[in-house]
Parts: sequence; C-alpha cells; structure tokens
Amino acid sequence: MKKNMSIIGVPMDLGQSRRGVDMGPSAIRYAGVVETLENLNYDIKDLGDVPVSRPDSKYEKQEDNLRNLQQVADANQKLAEMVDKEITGNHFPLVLGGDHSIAIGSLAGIAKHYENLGVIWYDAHGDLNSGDTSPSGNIHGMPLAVSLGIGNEKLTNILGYQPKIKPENIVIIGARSLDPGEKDLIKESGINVYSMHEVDRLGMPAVMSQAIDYLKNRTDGVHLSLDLDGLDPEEAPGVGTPVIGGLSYRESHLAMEMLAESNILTSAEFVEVNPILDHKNKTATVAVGLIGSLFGEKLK
Ligand code: B3U
Ligand code: MN
Ligand code: MN
Repeated sequence: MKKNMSIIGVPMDLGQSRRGVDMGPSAIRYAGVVETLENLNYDIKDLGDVPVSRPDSKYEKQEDNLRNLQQVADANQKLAEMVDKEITGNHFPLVLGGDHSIAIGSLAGIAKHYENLGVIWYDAHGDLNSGDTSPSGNIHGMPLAVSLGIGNEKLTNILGYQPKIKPENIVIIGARSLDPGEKDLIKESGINVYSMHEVDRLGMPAVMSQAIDYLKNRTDGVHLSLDLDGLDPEEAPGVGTPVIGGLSYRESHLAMEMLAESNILTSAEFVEVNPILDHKNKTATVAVGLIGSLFGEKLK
C-alpha cells in the first residue's frame, strides 16, 4: 500500500432526505482518523472538505426524478478533479462522506487511471437505481448504476467519459435490501453479489478470499466503497437507512484485515455516517477502527 495518503472530506447530504450525514467527515476526523493512520506510518495530507452547496428549496426533485441533481453533480465534479489530482501525484485517496452519492465523483476521478478498475461495494443496498427505478429519487441509491453509465448525463459523464467501471468487476458484499429494478440489473449485467445469504452460508473468510482472488486476477486496481449501513445497525446505528440483519463488527474487521493482507486496494471511501442519528459518535469510531484494520493495524 502507498504510504502517501490524501484525505478528502465531502460534507454531502443532498443525495438523500435525512439531515446530518453532511457532518460525517467531521465526526470521522473527531474519532481520530488522521492519528490512527499516522500511527501506522502513513504520511497524511488532509485536504479538508469539498465545497457542497445548499439545496434551492427543500430537497427538491429536478429532472428525471432526481433530488438535488445539479448540486450533487457540481460537488461530484469537484471531488472527481481532486481525486484525479491526488492519484496523479501518487497519493492514495481516502474519501470521507457524506452520503453515498459521492462515490460518483470518487469513481470518476479514480477510474481514469485504470483499464480495469475493480470495486468492492460493502453495503446493505445495491445503489443500482436510476431515476426510472428509484423509489425515492435519492441519488445515494444510484452511484453504482451511474458509474456503469446508467442515468442522467450530468452524473454519468463527469470528467467527460463513461462508463467508469464494468459490471463484472464489481463485487457487492452485505446486500439485504434491493429494489426490483436493481435485482433485474444484477441479473442481466453479471455484477457479483454476496448478499447476507451468501455471507451466512459461506462465512466472511470464504467470501473475502473469493472476492479478493477474483478481483486480483482480472483488475489493475481496486476501490473499496464502504457504506456504514452494510454493518448491522446495532453496531453502526448512525446511518440514515438502517437495515436489520447486517454484517457484524467482527466480520467487518476481518474483511478489512484480509484486504490489508491482499495488498490489492488502490483507493477507499467510507460513507453514510450520520452523527445526528448516532450514539456518542459510535459509528464514526467504528469507521475509524475499520480504517485502522484496512491499513494494517493487525499486521504491525
Ligand atoms: N434502495 C433505496 C434505499 C437506499 C439506497 N441506498 C440507501 N438507501 N442508503 C433507494 O432509495 O434507492
Ligand atoms: Mn450505499
Ligand atoms: Mn446503504
């Protein structure tokens, strides 16, 4: 893993309808992310936060059933440019959200640098909706579809190219709440999914070693997009759309440790921490613990 790392915060809450997730980057910093990584001998440059505008009116739907489309597109454009620049400068980008719509900008900035980017999507949800299939109009339920080139051009065409990723290079882990349109897309596109059913059946060690072997053989870089609602809400209560029956704290640490050992990761983001819904910053603290495992805490 690269020892030079850049942290970018995205105080975004416009991709969904509950206030508070914009404070996620502050909560994760407050829980000690920089200190944790410095103790693991990373050279950290904290670039601060990407500017995010306020909505015009109350979280309005704009064209194509998309809430706050223009504001979400603008912030993701800036994020994409920053991520692109950090990778060009040989820094590992670690992006802190914010709601999951920020993966649109992260992936736009990252995927330019790889022929065959792999993505691990650790999440209760598939985030594979478009304006046509979304039950909510919330863009945080759409970033994977957008990165496949599905959806409004203002989102799919950030940095002027699309698609960003290929369906067969995606591995979703922890899914337990998929909308009908998302299930159809998974079936027809060849996206790999380890839902909670597979995690229960195979166990996390087998799931992670299969996912790692698969991606190692076919990709030239791997991005981890970790939505804290992938974990069980008992352990990560500070999220906007909790779904019971999730991945445990221990399973999640093991997953991060196996990723650390594999050395395949080239970028990462941690999203959906909502301090207003949290208990004593527990979810941000869990996020920082997972970041520690992901960057080699156990290996030292
Ligand atoms: N699939 C639903 C709910 C949802 C997606 N992502 C989150 N929630 N966090 C939707 O609105 O697209
Ligand atoms: Mn998500
Ligand atoms: Mn989710």
